[in-house]
Amino acid sequence: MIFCAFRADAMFVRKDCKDRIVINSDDSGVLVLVVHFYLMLNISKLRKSSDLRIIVFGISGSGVSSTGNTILGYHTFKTGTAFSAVTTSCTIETTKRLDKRLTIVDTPGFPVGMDENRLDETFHNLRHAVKMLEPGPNIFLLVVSVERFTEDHNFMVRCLQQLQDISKFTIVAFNRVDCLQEAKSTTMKHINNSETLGELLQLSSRRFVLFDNTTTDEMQVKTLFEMANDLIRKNHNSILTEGTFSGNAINQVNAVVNKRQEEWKNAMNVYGAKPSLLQRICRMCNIL
Ligand SMILES: Nc1nc2c(ncn2[C@@H]2O[C@H](COP(=O)(O)OP(=O)(O)OP(=O)(O)O)[C@@H](O)[C@H]2O)c(=O)[nH]1
Ligand SMILES: [Mg+2]
Repeated sequence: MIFCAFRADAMFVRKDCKDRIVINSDDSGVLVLVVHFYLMLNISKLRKSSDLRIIVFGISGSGVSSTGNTILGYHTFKTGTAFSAVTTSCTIETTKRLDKRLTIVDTPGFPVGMDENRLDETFHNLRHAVKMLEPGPNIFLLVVSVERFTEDHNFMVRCLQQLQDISKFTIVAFNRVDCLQEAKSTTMKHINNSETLGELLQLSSRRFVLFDNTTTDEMQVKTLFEMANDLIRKNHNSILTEGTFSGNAINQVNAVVNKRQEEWKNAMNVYGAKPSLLQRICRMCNIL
């Protein structure tokens, strides 16, 4: 670029009446400035592309905010157990971590139970998270407890499968490994061989890490960063856009929601007439 600019016999970038760029030879100082700004812009672009910009997401209550805190190395996102979700809006935090400029957006999680009406809100939050992480997130970290994989998880995976490109950016963080008795290597083997986790792992192209949010051990964060670096390189620094969580994607997610409601309705038709075990116990005990 510098070579070309000097060869072009000059200096100042302006447009002539034919709208071509004309360079005059008498403003060498300005050219130096132009080249300088050009390089600065590109260095800053390069630096931004190697930054880690992560959306943390998962089933509400599964440890989304705690995982964000562990990655940051300090507690900033609100965590805890409550009857309702602790995180109710997106929160952003930036820091320098293990020689990386790291920015994380903590999100309200995927709604549990039959609360499909809240899905609109969930996708609104995800679009907001993308905007907050300007120029855009390069990692979508899906937090899943290693202890259990429920119908809610299945439903979440089915919804996320509808989002174009999401699997290009997804890494699964299995947390609560401290709650297991087995060694990490055994857990990894179980995960890799699990049929139940098949679709989830397909969503992340089998990329996953193990997390224990009760420890400050940096090794798990290093492992995640290495995986993230490889992924960012593989994706040629591309980013998730708001489009992933809007437009046609929403229609497809709604189709999944409708299908699920249909399945539940059918199940009710089959079993609804018969009293549930709980109803029978209540009747026997004269509670109702
Ligand atoms: N033992 C153990 N507990 C964890 C781990 N990760 C999270 N927790 C606990 O799980 C509970 C919920 O964690 P949060 O991080 O608040 O979960 P969340 O998904 O952000 O929840 P909401 O914001 O309410 O949707 C907290 O009490 C955490 O301390 C883990 O790896 N091990
Ligand atoms: Mg939270």
